[in-house]
Amino acid sequence: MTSRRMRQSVAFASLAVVLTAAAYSTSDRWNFDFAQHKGTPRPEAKDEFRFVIVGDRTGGAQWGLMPQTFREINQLDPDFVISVGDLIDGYGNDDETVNGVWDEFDKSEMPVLKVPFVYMPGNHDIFNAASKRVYEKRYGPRFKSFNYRGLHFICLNTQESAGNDDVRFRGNSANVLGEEQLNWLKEDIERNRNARRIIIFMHQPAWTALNPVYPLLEGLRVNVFAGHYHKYSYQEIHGIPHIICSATAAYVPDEGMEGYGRFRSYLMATVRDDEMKLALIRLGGVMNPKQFMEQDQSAIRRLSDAAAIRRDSDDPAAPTHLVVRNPMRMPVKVQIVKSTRGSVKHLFDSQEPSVGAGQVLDREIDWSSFAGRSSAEYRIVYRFDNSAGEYQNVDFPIEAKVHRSIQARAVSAPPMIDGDLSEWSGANWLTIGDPSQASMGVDAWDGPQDLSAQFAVAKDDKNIYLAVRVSDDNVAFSGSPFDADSVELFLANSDDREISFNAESDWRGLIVAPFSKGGSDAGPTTGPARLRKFGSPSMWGGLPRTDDATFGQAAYARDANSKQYVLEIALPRTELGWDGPLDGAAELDIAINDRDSGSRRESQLTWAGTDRNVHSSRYYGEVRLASP
Ligand SMILES: [Ca+2]
Ligand SMILES: [Ca+2]
Ligand SMILES: [Ca+2]
Repeated sequence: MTSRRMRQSVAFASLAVVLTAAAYSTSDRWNFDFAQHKGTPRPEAKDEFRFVIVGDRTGGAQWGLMPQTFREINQLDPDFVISVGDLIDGYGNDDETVNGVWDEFDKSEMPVLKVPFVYMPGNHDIFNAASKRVYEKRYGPRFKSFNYRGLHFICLNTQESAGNDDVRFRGNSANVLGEEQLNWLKEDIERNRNARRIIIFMHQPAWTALNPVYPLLEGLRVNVFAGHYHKYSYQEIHGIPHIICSATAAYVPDEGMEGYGRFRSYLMATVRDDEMKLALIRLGGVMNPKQFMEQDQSAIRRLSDAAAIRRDSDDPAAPTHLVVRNPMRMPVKVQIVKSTRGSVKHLFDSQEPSVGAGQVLDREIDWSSFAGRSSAEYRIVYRFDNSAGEYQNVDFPIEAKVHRSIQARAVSAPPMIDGDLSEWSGANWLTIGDPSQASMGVDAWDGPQDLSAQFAVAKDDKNIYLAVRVSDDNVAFSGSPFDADSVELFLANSDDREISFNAESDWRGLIVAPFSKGGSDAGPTTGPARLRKFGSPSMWGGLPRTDDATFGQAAYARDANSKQYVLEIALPRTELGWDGPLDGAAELDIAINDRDSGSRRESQLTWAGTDRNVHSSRYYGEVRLASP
């Protein structure tokens, strides 16, 4: 080297040092003087990166789970992702069909992933000659290896027998790789003995097929990963860690048997020089910090009571509607998920209905064939891009209920609000007393003699009138109206399905008790009834607050044996927020509360709705105000 060139080198070296110091010095990087607890000292690393290993997507693909996995992986931001196979469910004997199945995955789910992804075949990906042809054409060799940052990655094909007359897999995992692949594998390992680590991926955990290569791996840093069983496990063979990945996005049998490895997960490997650390990550455990935006949350809370499945009559095969009122400031997609032990079904295919911001969806659905006869749990799933543009899905329980209705009788002479129901003799009475109407304390309710009611509705130009006859084996007073024997009324204008008493949107209902204000069990048996408005429960879910109503009129009459009571109620339309005449229809529900002994409400029956009537009118019945 001439002296001139040497001077140049020195100058460049000095420059490099100066630049590095300006960014950060490497000694700073491993200096933890700032931390009170130092942890276990780690050697300074020259290289560090992460990659993710995902398990089966299919063998029972589960709606939405692979995109969820990809969103979680985006958040972890590894260098790349590698699959252990079974990405498609796999069917079809011709190239076009198989291509169609791959397209479905590649076009609808894969675009969610923002980092490189390595395909590898499983038994659902290569299962006959056509699928083998299609796989090779789309994704290249059936088995292959590659290097990344000094590590050697080997992807094997445990499906050599599929559509191949030369290699038959007869349940003996020793020959699962075939001669050509095995010879290639031995040579590949020999060529890459100097790699920092050799990592072998194979779909079926056919460990015995590796018997011929274990001797070649002696003394090397090696890991082996497989999938296929939808069950996680770790074992060491010849000192080499062998991991069977659980399904990441596929069906998992043995519900709840997590100790047996039955849970959905993926693995993240952190490679630091010669070391590799694995983290087993349960699906659902990694989230985007912007997934839960403060500005969206009050609407999301309202979303919890924004949908109903309404059947037209008690006949299980009656026409049924899904009604969704979207309180969000963005469109939401809707899906209904049915869970029975061991299976999950979806009401809609990939064409999920979308509901615009503030819009109402009312769609007839084929509920009787979807629900079937077996008991199941149903949830409604809402999917949307939140106000930060991040995908979010939320789900809530939902049930199918009969959408009940009652005709209000138009009266020319208003009833006297006195607890004497003689004016109501020609009314159309409906009954509350069926087990399906038990909305609270189902086990405590002993039948109609314990608690049941009949009610009727009338109207004139100025008021809605209600008469309620309650049968209760022990009519009892309490200072807290919800813990007393009482009747709750819920009314909403059907146009906006929001409850608005006197334009106070936080008022949710009225509660009427068969006692005068400040009454007692021993008080008068007739008189003006306590009529109180109540609002939404507190954010912690406590009882609604109540206040004496400033409108309306109510009267009660109890029988002397305290086994029955009646309420007669007048509600002025102006106070209910009706500007125009009492015409068309309104949303109505009536709940009856029972306390017989003890200090708390024991049970509640509800004509049409649920114990969440206070949150939403979605399951209210309908009161028809126009004359038939
Ligand atoms: Ca009367
Ligand atoms: Ca009772
Ligand atoms: Ca009672």
